[in-house]
Amino acid sequence: MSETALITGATSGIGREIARRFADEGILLILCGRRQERLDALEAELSPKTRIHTLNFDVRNREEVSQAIDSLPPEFADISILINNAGNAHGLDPIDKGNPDDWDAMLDINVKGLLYVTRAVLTGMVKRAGGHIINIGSTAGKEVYPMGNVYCASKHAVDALNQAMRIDLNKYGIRVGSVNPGLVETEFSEVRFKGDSARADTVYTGYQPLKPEDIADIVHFVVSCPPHVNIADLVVMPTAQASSTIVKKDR
Ligand code: NDP
Ligand code: 8X3
Repeated sequence: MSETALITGATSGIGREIARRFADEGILLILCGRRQERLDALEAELSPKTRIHTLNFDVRNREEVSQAIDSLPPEFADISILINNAGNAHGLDPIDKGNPDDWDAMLDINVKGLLYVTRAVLTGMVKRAGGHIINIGSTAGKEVYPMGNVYCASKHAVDALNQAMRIDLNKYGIRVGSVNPGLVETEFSEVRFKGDSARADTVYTGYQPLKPEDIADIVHFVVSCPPHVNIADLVVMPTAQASSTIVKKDR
């Protein structure tokens, strides 16, 4: 039987590349995001390779999340792989100057949104006593860096929830693990700096950052492991990066 994967944040960056990588394997895909035109474009691109269903919802809206997942047609209803990827940083400010709207966005999307989606998908996984959840955390969930405060807190929460899910879902045989990337060149910094692409570009210049395809290959490896193998917690950085604050740049 073919696998069915639900990927949040499939309209950009890491999530979109995971969708492309999974489509190459013929995995049925439920692609989620808020930008419908991007969902449509990805559906058109990947439909020759696999069956696609798109869901447009904001992970912050608990009602929207459960309605969207409840609305899945029977062919897509038995989700075997959940990729909790939707998320972003908003702002990079010291704690005394942070914008509380940015704080709300990061905690609502990266933490509560992940919880809402997981809760909705787990109903089926628990009933079927199986499934595989991959939480996209971050090196920001392993160490705190200057001005990363609330983003780092949100990703530390993902790290804690990854452990909590593994503990609570152990009795159902559901695999839970996280992939925690360092610097990956996506729209992440453009979102963080609110559309200032010149500033965003400086994050990825002077060295070779990870590409979203690198993360997609790793996530594909994680889901391809035999059923008795669970990659519980994986950290991946560009070779040029040693920690959140140490990056060897040649210019
Ligand atoms: P992108 O900005 O390229 O992609 C973010 C994705 O999240 C988009 O598809 C976006 O879709 C979705 N998203 C954001 N907010 C919401 C929302 N409220 N409801 C539903 N979907 C939402 O960034 P990345 O691909 O880099 O980020 C993906 C994940 O990887 C995030 O969790 C991020 O924290 C993590 N990460 C990124 C790293 C990096 O350096 N890039 C490193 C470590 C972790 P849409 O706007 O269409 O809703
Ligand atoms: C994204 C990596 O270092 O920009 O999670 O926080 S970092």
